[in-house]
This record gives sequence, structure tokens and C-alpha cells, in this order.
Amino acid sequence: MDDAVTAEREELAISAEELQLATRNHGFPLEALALDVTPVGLHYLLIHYDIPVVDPAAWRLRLDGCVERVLSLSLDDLRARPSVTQEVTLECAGNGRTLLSPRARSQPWILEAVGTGSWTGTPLAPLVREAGLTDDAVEVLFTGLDRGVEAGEEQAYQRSLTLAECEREGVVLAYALNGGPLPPQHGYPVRLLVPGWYGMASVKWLDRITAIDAPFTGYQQARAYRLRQDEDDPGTPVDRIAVRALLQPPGVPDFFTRQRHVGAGTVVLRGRAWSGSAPITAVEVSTDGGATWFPAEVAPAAGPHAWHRFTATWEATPGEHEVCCRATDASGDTQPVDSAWNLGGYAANGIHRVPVTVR
Ligand SMILES: Nc1nc2c(c(=O)[nH]1)N[C@H]1C(S)=C(S)[C@@H](COP(=O)(O)O)O[C@H]1N2
Ligand SMILES: [Mo]
Repeated sequence: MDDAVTAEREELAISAEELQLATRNHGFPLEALALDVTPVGLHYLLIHYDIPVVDPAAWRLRLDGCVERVLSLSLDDLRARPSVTQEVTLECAGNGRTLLSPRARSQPWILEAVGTGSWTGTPLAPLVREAGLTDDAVEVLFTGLDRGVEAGEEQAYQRSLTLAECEREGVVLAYALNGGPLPPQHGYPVRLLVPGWYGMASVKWLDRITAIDAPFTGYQQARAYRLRQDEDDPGTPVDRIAVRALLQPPGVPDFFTRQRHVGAGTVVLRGRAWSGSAPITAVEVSTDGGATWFPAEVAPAAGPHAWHRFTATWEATPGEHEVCCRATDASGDTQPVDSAWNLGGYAANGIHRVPVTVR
């Protein structure tokens, strides 16, 4: 084998570390795109460190920092407050990462880091108002109970939001998923939910909410989750979910390769499309690898932050085909043919391609 072939194989090979992350952080089986709400066990998971074990009786959420009144709230206190239930599509910023080359060594998502939960929680903004921000507050920092080491530094998982983001409708402290208490892996007892943003903003296992007087510069904000071209590039922050559509893989899979097989004739192509910025206005489908496109029918979403269902019919003829889909949102954003490369492998929203054998 020549050196170039060897190098390419090494580049594609999944390392033991990547496999270890992949088995902990499972993805969403794309056939579950058939369902409006993702059953809890089928929703993707992303857990940087270990899942904390929390005693709900002892747990308190502390709201402190640049506030007039420090609050300490039990789970019952939060559940007694006004609640909202909303269907929210959550996607990991690393979804699509392994389709980039070279790829970042991290959780090796292909395209399955997504799910739509029916989340119940209490709005964040009134709580922050109750604590009363002092004039020096510029951001609010959310700290999880989970700890680990990244970039050589032991830390809690932390992310901040601007005051304006904290005020946005739909931003809640969530304590229920699909009508039941949050499961341990999704942030029990309470997580932040920031609809429209990639998952990293929705801090799980909340411990503290702290109003701070300078922008947060911790690891998950200033180093990770930035679109960077190289190690020296400060980059730009990853925030809202980029527009994307995924196909529910048609027909049946080959066990090992997962190549799709369908019978010739009328095939209904189905899938879901979403964007963190604006409602979906169009989904197009191609059955010839993106050479020609035709419009799919797009259904209204269950809420401003939930995915849309789409359908299109295809008269499938025997042979090898590549079925693709691409979405456009009301802000005019559409999916690129190939994702824009970046160091962390974030927001890789290139069009979904599904090879299909028609018999
Ligand atoms: N405390 C804490 N919150 C966290 C994480 C984490 O590791 N620790 N992972 C984040 C990331 S990167 C994502 S994509 C979402 C995943 O949420 P889910 O596992 O409920 O789907 O949680 C976010 N919140
Ligand atoms: Mo993520």
C-alpha cells in the first residue's frame, strides 16, 4: 500500500477513545424520524464527564452572584412555579463531525445527534427577575454538578447566556421530559433548556445560576464550541442550530453496511427539517445525488422550536441511487452541498445523502 492510502485509512479509522465516547453517548436511530416526539430512550445523549447521582431531597438550585437576593430553590419549589410544556428539537453542535475531513477527535457523530422532546419546565426570566440583577450583571452563568478534565484543567461543565438570551421565550429550567421526570442521563433533577441553540447551551444537572459582571471565559465558552480554522484562531461562538433536513432512511437496511434496499415503484420519502433561526420554508429532495431537485411537502411544526415533517414521492427505478434532501429556512439559509470545515467539527450541516439500491 502506498503512503497516501495508508494515511487515508488512518484518517478514517475510529480510535479506541472515539469508540469509548460513542458507546457512552448514543445517537438517535434515524427511523425514529417517523415520530413527532422522540421516545426518551431514543433521544441522543451527550455527556462530557460522568452522570452525577443526585438526591432530590437534598438538591437545591442556588441563584447568586450579581443579584439583590440569593435564592435557594428545591425541586418542589420549581415545580410549584408556572410551567410550560413545549416540543423542542435539540441537536448536538458536533452532529455531522465525522463527515468532515480531517475530523476533530471527539464524539464521532455521523448524523444522529438529534431528538425532539416534549419538555416541561418553569421559565427562567421571572426567576432571574425575582433574584433582582444588580447593575453590574452582564451575563448569567449556568453550572452543572458534573466535573471532569478538559485541556488539562479540572472543571465543572459551565456555559453562560447574555441577559437578552435569558429573557427569551422558551428558555426554561426543565424538570420533565415526555411527561416523566428527567431521566438521569438528560439532567435530573433540573436542566436549562435553550430552544434554537445547539445542545451545549442547555446545561444539565443544574447546581448554580450565577449573574456575573464580565463575559464568561471558561473552557466550554472560550475554547470549545467555536468555529475556528486552527488552534490560534479565536473563532466565532457556536450558537443557533444551523438549518438541516434528515431523511428517514427508506426501505430496509443491510445489517452490516446499513445500505438501504427498496422495491421499484412508488416510494414515499419522509423526513424532518429544522433550524434554530427561523421556520422551515422549503425542503427539496433529489434521487440522483443532488443533480436535480424537486420540492417536498412540508408540514407545520408543533411549535417554534420543533422540527417539521416532510414527504415526497419517488418513482423508483431499478439500480443504484443516491437520495438527498436539503432544507431552507425563513431567514434564507439553506444547506450547503458540503459542510464548511472547522477545527472542532461543529455545525456541519451539509446535505444528507442516502445511497439506495432499488430492486
Ligand atoms: N452539565 C452538562 N450539561 C450538558 C452537557 C454536559 O456534558 N454536562 N452536554 C451538553 C451537550 S454538548 C449537549 S449536545 C446536550 C445534550 O443533551 P442530551 O444528552 O439531553 O441530549 O447537553 C448539554 N448539556
Ligand atoms: Mo453537544
